Amino acid sequence: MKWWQKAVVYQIYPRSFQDSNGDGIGDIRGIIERLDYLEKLGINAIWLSPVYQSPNDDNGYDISDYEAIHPEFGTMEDMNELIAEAQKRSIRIVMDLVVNHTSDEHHWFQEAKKGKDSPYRDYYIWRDPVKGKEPNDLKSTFSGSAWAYDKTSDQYYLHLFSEKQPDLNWKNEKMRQDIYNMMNFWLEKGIGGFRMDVIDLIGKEPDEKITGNGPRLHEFLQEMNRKTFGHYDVMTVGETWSATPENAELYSGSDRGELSMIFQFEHIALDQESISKWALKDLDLVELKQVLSKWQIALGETAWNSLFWNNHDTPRIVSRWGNDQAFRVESAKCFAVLLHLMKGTPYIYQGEEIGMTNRPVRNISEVNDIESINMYKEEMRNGKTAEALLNAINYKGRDNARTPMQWNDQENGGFSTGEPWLAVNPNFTEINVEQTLADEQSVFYMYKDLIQYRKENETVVRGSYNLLLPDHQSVFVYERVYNENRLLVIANLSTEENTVELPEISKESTIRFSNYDRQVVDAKQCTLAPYECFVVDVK
Ligand code: TEU
Ligand code: CA
Repeated sequence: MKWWQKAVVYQIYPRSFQDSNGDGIGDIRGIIERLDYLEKLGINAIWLSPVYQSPNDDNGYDISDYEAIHPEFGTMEDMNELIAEAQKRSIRIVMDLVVNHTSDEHHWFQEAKKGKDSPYRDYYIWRDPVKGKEPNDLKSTFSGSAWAYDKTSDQYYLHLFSEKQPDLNWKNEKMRQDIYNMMNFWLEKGIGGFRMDVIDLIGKEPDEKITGNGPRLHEFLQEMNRKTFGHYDVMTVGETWSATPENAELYSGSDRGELSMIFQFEHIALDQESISKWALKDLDLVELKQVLSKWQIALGETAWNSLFWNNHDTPRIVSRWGNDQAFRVESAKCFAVLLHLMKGTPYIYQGEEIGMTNRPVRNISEVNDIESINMYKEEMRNGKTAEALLNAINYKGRDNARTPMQWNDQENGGFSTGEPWLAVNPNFTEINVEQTLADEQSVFYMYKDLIQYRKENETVVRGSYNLLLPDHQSVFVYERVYNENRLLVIANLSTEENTVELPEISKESTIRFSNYDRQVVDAKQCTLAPYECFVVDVK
């Protein structure tokens, strides 16, 4: 087994984690100050969202220099210190690798823009106009056309995200080599690996309107592996919105020479009507169980799952599929237990471990995120009402997860002594790290306990997975089996009581995790309280 198969990863969105100098922006020194907290939680690696030089059109996912730290976040010395200080605590730093696109302020693009003869021209994707218009109707994820017009050359360049994020041309060998050199620069610093932003898009064929899963994708990943991280004991996780259980094996099969694992997003799309994330629909728990179980089983032996409920692009899980009011603590624990006892590498998004919630807004002026703002403008032009759009943004918008980390009940939740770049969720007075550490029954200690349990328990790491009661509308039950050992995981994801029949449980069995202090289980007729979860170590 590899180290990352037994690891738990914690995602830090640095802008919102901890500000150390009062400018309202989280920074690397702030992260260093909080490493003891993360060590206490017990995580093994940090996925660090981008800290590179960037004009911040998409909060750092638009990089203008891959080998420089944005001064807002600190210096390269701070970065080196973070890697070293984390290492002292057995925590590895996994860097965000954003190589589907750069910033338009990257010097490659600045050069490329100079004209058709620029040596960097072909580092990006340029096309002539078709009948005086965009080459085709490819759309940007951030609304509008994916093609931007460049007057100087009378050509369009491709940007699958914002106009300030031109797509790199992976067919250009020199460009690829430059990327590999940059990756080796980071690997030589002793980082723990890479999380690879929208990596499934690098094989695109824009003329055929193929974006995800292009024909040369796996060839590029194999080359990248050979020329960079394949020589290091690191983890790699690809962000792949187009992943299916079948192609997941291509990315992460142990004999493929590609990645350690990928993020699949099938479960993330279950509460939308259409391809648009903004077309809201209620979650059907039966579907959620089906999808997660399918992935558990498909990648059980030959490949590896990554497990997550939320990240910096998605809403907070307690607010999304749990209950962030009366049952906030109970439902946060249900999602923790369900995820952390599955097979794969679990990811915790900052604040999830204390049950942080979405932060609703009343007006578009309070929104910072480019995706939400562009969608709002476009849909207002299409005649939608501000009320409907804000409703969607409050449920799904990316700012929900990006509000500052809530450390204590002091000014700005202890995040900053200055004005935070994005307002702190007003519930910081009740929901914060200090409070959660002082309460033995808190969400934090459930996470800590689950992380510790994974370190000691072979069944959690290696056991097979089996879904029980697949058709139950509210209760999620599965078992993990390894040799003679069996764990039964039960969670009632509903505000109602529910009574279910469980498989027989011998008297010697013990209850391992419980969010209601449960002592006994009547398997024939087990009544679960609202958002009750527990785990039985079946003997
Ligand atoms: O996200 C990829 C992506 O497709 C997202 O834009 C996603 O569709 C959307 O946010 C769902 O709400 C990655 C990064 O995680 C994201 O933060 C970046 O904005 C994006 O790539 C561009 O780099
Ligand atoms: Ca700062």
